[in-house]
Amino acid sequence: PHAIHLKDYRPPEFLIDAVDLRFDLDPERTTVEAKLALRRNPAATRGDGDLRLHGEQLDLERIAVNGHPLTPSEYEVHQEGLTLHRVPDQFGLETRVRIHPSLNTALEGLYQSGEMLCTQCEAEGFRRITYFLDRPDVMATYSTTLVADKRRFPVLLSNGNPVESRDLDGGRHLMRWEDPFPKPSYLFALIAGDLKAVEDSFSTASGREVALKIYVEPHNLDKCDHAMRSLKKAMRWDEERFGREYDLDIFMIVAVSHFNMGAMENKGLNVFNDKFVLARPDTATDVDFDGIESVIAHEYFHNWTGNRITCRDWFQLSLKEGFTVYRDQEFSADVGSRGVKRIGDVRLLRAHQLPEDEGPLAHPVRPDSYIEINNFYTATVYQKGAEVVRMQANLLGPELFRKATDLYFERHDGQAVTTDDFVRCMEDASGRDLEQFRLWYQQAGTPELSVQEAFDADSGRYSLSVRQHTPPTPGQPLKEPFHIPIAVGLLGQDGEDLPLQLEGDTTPSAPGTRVLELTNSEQSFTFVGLEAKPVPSLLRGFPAPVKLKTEASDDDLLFLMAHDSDGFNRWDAAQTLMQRLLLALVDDAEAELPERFFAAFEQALMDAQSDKALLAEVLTPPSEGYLGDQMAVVDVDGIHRAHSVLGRRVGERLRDALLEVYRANDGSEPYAFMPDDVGRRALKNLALGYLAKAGDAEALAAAQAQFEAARNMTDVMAALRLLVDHGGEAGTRALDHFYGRWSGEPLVVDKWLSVQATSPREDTLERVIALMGHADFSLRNPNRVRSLIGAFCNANQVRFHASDGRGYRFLADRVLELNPLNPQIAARLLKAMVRWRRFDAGRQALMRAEIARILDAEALSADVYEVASKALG
Ligand code: B3K
Ligand code: ZN
Repeated sequence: PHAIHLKDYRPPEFLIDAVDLRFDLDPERTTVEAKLALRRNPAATRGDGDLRLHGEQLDLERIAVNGHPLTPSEYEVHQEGLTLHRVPDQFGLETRVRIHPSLNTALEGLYQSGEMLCTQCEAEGFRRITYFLDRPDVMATYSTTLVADKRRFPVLLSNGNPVESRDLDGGRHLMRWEDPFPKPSYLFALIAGDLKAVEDSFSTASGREVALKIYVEPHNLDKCDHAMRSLKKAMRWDEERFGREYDLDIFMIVAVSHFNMGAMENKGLNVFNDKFVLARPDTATDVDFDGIESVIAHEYFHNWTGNRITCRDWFQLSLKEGFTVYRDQEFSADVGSRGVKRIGDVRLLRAHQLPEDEGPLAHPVRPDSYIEINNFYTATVYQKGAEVVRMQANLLGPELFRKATDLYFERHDGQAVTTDDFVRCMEDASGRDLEQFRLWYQQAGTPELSVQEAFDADSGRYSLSVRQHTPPTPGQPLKEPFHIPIAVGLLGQDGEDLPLQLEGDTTPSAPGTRVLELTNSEQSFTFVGLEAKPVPSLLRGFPAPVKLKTEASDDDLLFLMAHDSDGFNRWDAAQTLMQRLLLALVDDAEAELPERFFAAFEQALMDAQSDKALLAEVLTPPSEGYLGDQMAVVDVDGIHRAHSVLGRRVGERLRDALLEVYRANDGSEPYAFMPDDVGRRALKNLALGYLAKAGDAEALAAAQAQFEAARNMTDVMAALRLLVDHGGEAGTRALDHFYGRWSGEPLVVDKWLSVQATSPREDTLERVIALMGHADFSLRNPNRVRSLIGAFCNANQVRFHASDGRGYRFLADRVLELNPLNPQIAARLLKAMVRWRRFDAGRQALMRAEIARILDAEALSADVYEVASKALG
């Protein structure tokens, strides 16, 4: 496998204006006829005159140019595609190929999922369907004819609007679809199956009616309400917030049970992992409802950010993904609770992106090279990419940012562009120079900030000296300073925000938050007019994806936790404080916890005024994985012990308060997915969790009662987890009962698998191995793999990283099994081991040996090869 470099980008030598496809569908043997209208690209430098089309695993049956079949000397078929020698400047190409959906276990291209046929083309799956210029800067209009057996496949869908439907001989039928908007091949989709639709409609701002359809297998029709509601909310929001209207007459979503990722934004025909469509209160948790709302919105938003305007090449992936994640984050913040949303997003960034930035797979938001592009759908491209858009939105302010996005949509509609084009729109609309800011796209690594404060009582001057340092990442030993917005507030002794007057300002600005712009490696900001030394509240709302080395005292953190006007920083202060306590417990499990910590915890708990969802976030300790990231060498067992000790001591010390909170918030029936209800459930289940950690008999009885009585999956799962982790008969009975009730619902069975795979109990790996033999488990279904194997390797630090190395061997065996079946899933799983250098020598050696064993294996996919070789590199 070889690397592809951004610096080698060349415009395509040929363009394709129009595509006419005809599929004769059959799971064993599908025929694809393609007619392409090709012409030389006037903007490209002339090459050798040959046309090179991508194509993989295609059996070519016919090929003709302008209607004349080619002789074998006029073309060449090879591993990566097809080369045509000396073609005209403009011509029609016809091909007919045969493909085999039922054998396609990689789930890329056309494949079979249960009884249906479906496609996944991003990033480079279209070349497994027909010979094509399978690159995003080749945009064409598509007309697609689907022919199939009518009884087996009554529903035949593709992109655009339906234009023809008729019956054919032999029980077959035909549907034709036309998509008038030029699109790259990665946005092509088709679906064939025995599906039923939930239907609705939407009137756009300009008064057009759009038909909305969500297609599912018939028994899932009762699980689509939330998805449909979410879609309509997203459509309205995009009109109001970004002025973006939907453009076709019909918008379709299809739920598929075999899917490599969350969902796919194919033009007019979004294909979804069923996990992000199907929900009923008794089958899905609050987290699931939330995920559905945001993924439906995300894919819908791609219609403008991704589809109408797409990426020039795959190095620009964050152009569509970073921006679209930013858009879905803002949507969720507007329809839910903004503060809680921000905390969740930062938790996610800290859990996944920061570690990625510090590991062997670190790459810039706009990578310079890749071996397999599917490995680059990462937290850096998505989540950090969204933070980079967010910083620009904040630097410009709402009005100018809207002006800039309007300009972007107008200037680039119908084009395939770069992240640089995006930034230029920000500059042109605002008049700001973002040259240095562009480094956020080019340099990998997370800047570390350190801040030193100085107060001079005589002059009333208070200064913050800020330094930034970005550690080296693979291929980038030295970094230039970033342009970093730093939002700060200063709190007076009463906890109120002080007016902020920077040296040189003529008047003080109102009390609140100010954004300082750090552009040098070291810079000082001086505030004047202060009567006493304030308590600084730094990085309010997390204004940039950086790490702060804080020197705040525990007292200052408690003060911020109690008083900061910024909810995010109240949460962050609590996190830092808990992190300190936990790390102290790692050193010494008997260490005393300060009395004022319990007092603050109790006070927060008993504050009747507070937002419950926010409170639940404040009182949730940092995860074991995150604590490991804060240590020079991850102490797997010490961290797990510290976590248990902290939970137990809180549960014991604050028993009465926790029980009171639990009781006061219990009973959220009937279920509603409303912020208040979600917050209430989160808080009461958190309280129950602390009590259960203390082994409290009353709490365990309450968990048992909740497990039996609750009608919503959020409460059922919370109780089940406590019972399973506590162990014994009650846990086993609950698991059996749960499976008996839900064995017919694969997405609920996934929860049953995960709750066992993430249990800290000592026999968890044995259980996971046993569950792989369960009738409901299959390596061919990514949701099952993620729920059992993925959950064990990524969300059970103490058991996966057991010092005997059995977890590592287990993972490597699974990677090698999955490698030939589904390389994307195999490579993604392997990422659980790439940060092996963070552990002690014993574990390092064990992980390294397993990665080396993988690298030695034969017929390694490019996906797995890239991750394994970079991990050891
Ligand atoms: N664009 C798709 C992801 C495709 C992943 C290909 N390996 C979903 C999304 O980000 O919306
Ligand atoms: Zn996306």
